[in-house]
This record gives sequence, C-alpha cells and structure tokens, in this order.
Amino acid sequence: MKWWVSMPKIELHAHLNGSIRDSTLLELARVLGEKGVIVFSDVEHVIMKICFYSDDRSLGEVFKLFDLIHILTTDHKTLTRITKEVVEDFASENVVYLELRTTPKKNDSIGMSKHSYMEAVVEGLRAVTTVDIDFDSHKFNTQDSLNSIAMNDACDRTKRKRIHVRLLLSIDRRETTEAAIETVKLALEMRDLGVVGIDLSGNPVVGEWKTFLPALKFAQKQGLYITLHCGEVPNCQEVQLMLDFLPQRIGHAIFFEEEEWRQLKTSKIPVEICLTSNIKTESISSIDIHHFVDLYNAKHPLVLCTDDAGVFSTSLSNEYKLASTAFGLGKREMFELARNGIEFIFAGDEVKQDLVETFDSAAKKLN
Ligand code: 6MZ
Repeated sequence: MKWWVSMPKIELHAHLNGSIRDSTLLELARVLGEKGVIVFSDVEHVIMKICFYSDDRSLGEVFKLFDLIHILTTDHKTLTRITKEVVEDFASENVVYLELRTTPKKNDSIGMSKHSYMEAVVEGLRAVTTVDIDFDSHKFNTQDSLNSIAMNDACDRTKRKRIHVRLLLSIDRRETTEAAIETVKLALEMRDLGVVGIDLSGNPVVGEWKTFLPALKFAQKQGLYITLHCGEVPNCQEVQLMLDFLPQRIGHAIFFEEEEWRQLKTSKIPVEICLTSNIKTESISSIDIHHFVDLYNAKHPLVLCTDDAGVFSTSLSNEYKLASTAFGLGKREMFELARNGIEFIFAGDEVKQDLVETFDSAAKKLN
C-alpha cells in the first residue's frame, strides 16, 4: 500500500453532499428517474461528467451541481445512507479523525425539518458497521452486536479501522439571519450527538457577512467552534471582517491581499487547504502558484483537506500525494503535516490524546 494511503490522516473540511460516492449518485438518479421525479437522461450526462471525466468546472457551475445533488439526496433515508458511506470511505483510506460538515435543510413537502435532517445524519453514523466509530463520547461503537459481518470482522481486531467523527453544521450563504440562528440553536441542541461547531459556506458571491454575523456571534458566545469559507472569491472587505472575527479555522484563503496575508499570519488562524478543489474550480490557475507553499514555508498552521471528494473525484490520500509531488515534500514531512492537524480539531482533549497515540504508533512504522 502506498504511504499516502496507509498513513493516518485527519480530515477537517469535507462537505457531506460533496463527498458522495459516484456509484451512489448514479443509482439515486436512476431510481428517481424510474419514479418520474426527474428525467434520468437529463441528469445522467451531468453525473457522468462528475463521475468519469472529472473535468474542471467554474465555481458557479459547481454550485449548480450541488442543487442537482440535493434533489437526489435530500430525503431521510438517503441522508442516512450517504453519511454511512462517506464515513466508511474516509476510514478505508486511514482517515482517523473526520469533521464532516453539512447544511441542515428543511423541506415541508417530505416532512423534513432541519432537526429531522440532522437526526437522519446521526442515524447514518450509528449505521456504520465496517469500521469502529466514535462520534459522541470518545467510546468506540464496535457494532459487535449489530450484524454477523461486523462480528466476523471484529474477531480480527488488527483489521478493524477506527475513526473519530464530529459534525459541523453549515450555514448556507443563501440563508437569512433567522435561518442561520436556527442552525446554531440546532447545533447547541445536538452537542451530545457529536456536533462541535458551525461552518459558513455556500456560493461566495451570494449573501453578505452582516446577515450571518448575529448567528456566528451567538455560536461563538455559546462556545461552539467556528470555521469560515474565507476569500474563495475576491472580496477584501469581507476577508478583513472575517479575520477580525477570529474564527478557530478558515477554509481556502485564496484571494488575499498583502495586508490580509500579514493579518492571517499574525493571527495564526489555521487554514484548511483544498488543493484539487481550488484547481478544478479554476480559483487557482496552477498548483505551483498555490499559497500552500508560502504558508508552509512560513510555518503557518495548515491542514490538507478534500472539500468535496465526490464532486472533485479526489480522496484525502490523493491530496497528500498531490502535495508531496507538487511541492517536493517527502513522506516524513507529509506525516508531520498530517500529525499537526491534531492541534486544530474541534473535538476535546481525550480525542486529541487518542490521535497522538495513533500517530506515535504509526511513526514507529515509518521508514
Ligand atoms: C463553498 C461549498 C463548497 O452541506 O449539502 N460547499 N461552499 N465553497 C465550496 N467549494 C467548492 N463546496 C461545498 O454539502 C454541499 C454544500 O456544501 C457547500 C455548498 O453550500 C453546498 O451546497 P451539504 O452536505
């Protein structure tokens, strides 16, 4: 097995509906086509493009794609299924800690509230059987009693993968202040079920910072962790306001001016770097000019992430391989980069300690 697959990794920026398996997306489209909800031939080519040609698409096109994906996935049963699959996929490539983010959605026509949306997601965490999962209490759910396949696997402890999962609730930039506050209240209610923070995401050309600020301030006051999509498009004023807000982490950090780079470096706010996403959305024209290099050389806190592994046909292992090749970093440097991620997770000290042990034990096998 290649080292970028076998080494333990930490994923801190993964959108649930962007991380769906290609095969699942196609299957869902076929079923909805048969039911007459969609015209399969209309969406097939779009999905096939995501699945098999993995070509570049502008950020605007990506958000149109999400609207299509949401039509296919936003029902309780499907949410449970995709959550289970996404966790199992990350665990299978040795992601040992996953912060999975998703936007709670309301759809009266199918009796879905933001709360029931999230219950379906948590149900997906409970349904994970092929790996041992901890998502709320630092106790691993080994699923021993759930089915015979799991029991057979569990007999060989060395083969079982383990993953800690925590949830972030995303506020979509299309939402109103009230809707954003509703999401924060839901996050507070679901703290015992592994919800640790709030993300601000969605199409960066939509919405204004002042709309989300009351909800984000409320979340901050209540002790929820916050990560913001920041500088995904040029918008100096917003980047400034976001950095002044002092979130625990930011995602992307692409369109920064000199003054903002300076402020970021002084603040030491960790950056979630999504290489493939930035290249495929044409936000960055070529990997050799990616800001990873400057931040890495400045020893700024960084973590490599996938963003939307399904939509961008990538995996966290692939992001490590890509960074290693593009920036000339060796196995040990990449291992240290992955290990440094422990510091930036939103879960508590017990989980951090467990991850330190996992990385220490993996370090002994590194040659
Ligand atoms: C900003 C993004 C994103 O929440 O339905 N999302 N927001 N920038 C990006 N970079 C490409 N990728 C994904 O997952 C899909 C949602 O995540 C956000 C968008 O709001 C998208 O609709 P969930 O699980």
